[in-house]
Amino acid sequence: MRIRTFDEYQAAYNHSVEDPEGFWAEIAQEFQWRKPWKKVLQWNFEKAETKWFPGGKLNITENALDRNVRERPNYPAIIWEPNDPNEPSVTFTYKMLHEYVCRFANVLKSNGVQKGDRVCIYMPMVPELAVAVLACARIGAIHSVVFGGFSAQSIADRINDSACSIVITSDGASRGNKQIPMKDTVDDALIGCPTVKKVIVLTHTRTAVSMLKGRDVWWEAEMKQVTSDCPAEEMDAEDPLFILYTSGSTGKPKGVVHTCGGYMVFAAYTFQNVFQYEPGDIHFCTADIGWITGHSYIVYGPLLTGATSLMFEGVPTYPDAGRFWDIVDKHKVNILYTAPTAIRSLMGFGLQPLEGKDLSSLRVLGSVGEPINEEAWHWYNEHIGKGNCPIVDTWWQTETGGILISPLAGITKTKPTYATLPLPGVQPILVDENGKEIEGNGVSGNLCIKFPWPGIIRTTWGDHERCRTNYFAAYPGLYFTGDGCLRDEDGYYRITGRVDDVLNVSGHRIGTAEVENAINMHTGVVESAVVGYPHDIKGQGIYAYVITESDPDHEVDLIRRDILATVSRIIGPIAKPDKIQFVKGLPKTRSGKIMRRILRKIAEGDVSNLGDTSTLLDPSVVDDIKSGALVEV
Ligand code: 6R9
Repeated sequence: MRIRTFDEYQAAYNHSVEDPEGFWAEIAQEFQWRKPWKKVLQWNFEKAETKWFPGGKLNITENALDRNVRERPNYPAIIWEPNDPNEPSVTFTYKMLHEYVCRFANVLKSNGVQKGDRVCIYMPMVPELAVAVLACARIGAIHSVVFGGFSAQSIADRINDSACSIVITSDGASRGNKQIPMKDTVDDALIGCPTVKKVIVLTHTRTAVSMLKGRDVWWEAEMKQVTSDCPAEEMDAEDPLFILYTSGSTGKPKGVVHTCGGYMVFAAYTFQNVFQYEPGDIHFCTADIGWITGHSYIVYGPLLTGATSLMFEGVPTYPDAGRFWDIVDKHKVNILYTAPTAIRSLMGFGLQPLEGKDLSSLRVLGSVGEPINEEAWHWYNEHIGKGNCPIVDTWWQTETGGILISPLAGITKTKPTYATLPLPGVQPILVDENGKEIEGNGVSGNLCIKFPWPGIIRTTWGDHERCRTNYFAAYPGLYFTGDGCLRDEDGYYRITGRVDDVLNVSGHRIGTAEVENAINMHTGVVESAVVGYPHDIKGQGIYAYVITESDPDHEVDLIRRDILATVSRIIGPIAKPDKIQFVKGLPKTRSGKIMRRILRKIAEGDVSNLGDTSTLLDPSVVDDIKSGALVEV
């Protein structure tokens, strides 16, 4: 599956278009299957149905663990770097990780978890998080990891949506100089979760926690009760492997479902080719396992490759803004994969944090999560890569399972701010508003994909129709990404950002509707409208226009603070608006639709050219909003 030159890239690309099934079957054969598949691919985009390798039987952990235990038992699988640099880092070889996963898989079994059950995981970035994920996969339970920054309410919503029977958590998390309670938050969530019968609690920060008799058990005590012998469950390629919730333009987050066979093939294929992993390399992905990037490029992609994955518990600015560079130096990191937000925030500290840090081990730099601006690209290239490391700007989504458009490190010629070319096996197409293909180069449009790849979303948990309408209905016969895109004269792709009501704040996806619903829960709020605006560090900031029952003139700051607290409680701190403007009315059309285009322009500070406002019910609200706009001049 490994492509090593640009000629090979082009040959592989052509092969993948001419004979997609043959192309993917060859790659899939490199894995360990218990029984061969009956068909390579069955698909129908009109119905949002895709099956890869149906009838094939496997267990992803036999490929990620057992195979490596046979081939390289003492090779490091996971290196864990703790939040506190004075504490020792920990290395798990493939043999140790295999044993740990099997033992914990037996703990899950002894607590009643069976194949097909949903397991919620809410944990800090400790090795046990990866162990919990893999233990679920070992016994065929479906993991649903919830990012540690989400609120009790968000955890409860996710648990209830997929009826999880068990939660795995820890007493607390260490992030920078803060200790964050986790079990406490889970306890709050579980008040509203009747399906949860058990909670397994890892001891990590030694924060005091309440342990409910009959429901809550300690990780460490349970581990002593079981053996480390746990044969892997036989799974069909199309059995669900995990659910990961992500925001869309409407309603609550949806549970994106990925399956065992296709996801395995795609995570490993993309990891190997994009990063050009070589045995001995240390791969450091700075994402949290609570996001898709962590699933695919901290856990599954690297382990399926027999690679060494470095997992970091803390934050880039603790104990100081040189922490990433300390880690690169200390562990001789070869591949660094991070987000533009982190680069921009570290750029703000200047070059001093880089002094005395040896970054010469670095070979490949990756970027993910949001468009990377020119300035950040050059800083990353010059000051971190010293002009010697290819930058792979990887475009993909929770729904795509793995990278779709990206340079292959050292093989594809890069261009600042461009994700460049599709991986072999990926067929992008640009369409206009009416779904008509925009052909040729030097054009832009909405980005769609016209043929399935093995990592494509299979369904949204419990609501297949939602999957169909969200991704396959806008342009019949195509998968619609929600992103706008430019294809330049060289045929290179540059993703320009979402064209729907999804915000991307510091690389985190947040739906405007979700934030509005949370704001509207605050007492005295009548209505609100949320839009994104350009933010120097976060990429996008959240701007909220809020109508309150009474005139907030005297207590603006207090109400603002309370609204922020409400949003934190309902969703989590990542969804807190950066700006809240109190308004008397919102610009609505006669049919009652909010004209967000106008609100976006005002939030961007571009009030001179608001376009046609004649269809508004009451055009005067626009002047009112303009006069109170919270924009720096
Ligand atoms: C992997 C991940 C997906 C959305 C996606 C797009 C944006 C991701 C990008 C990028 C420009 C890149 N996005 N990578 N935009 N260049 N290299 O981030 O998944 O959290 O689901 O977000 O992020 O807008 O549609 P997810």
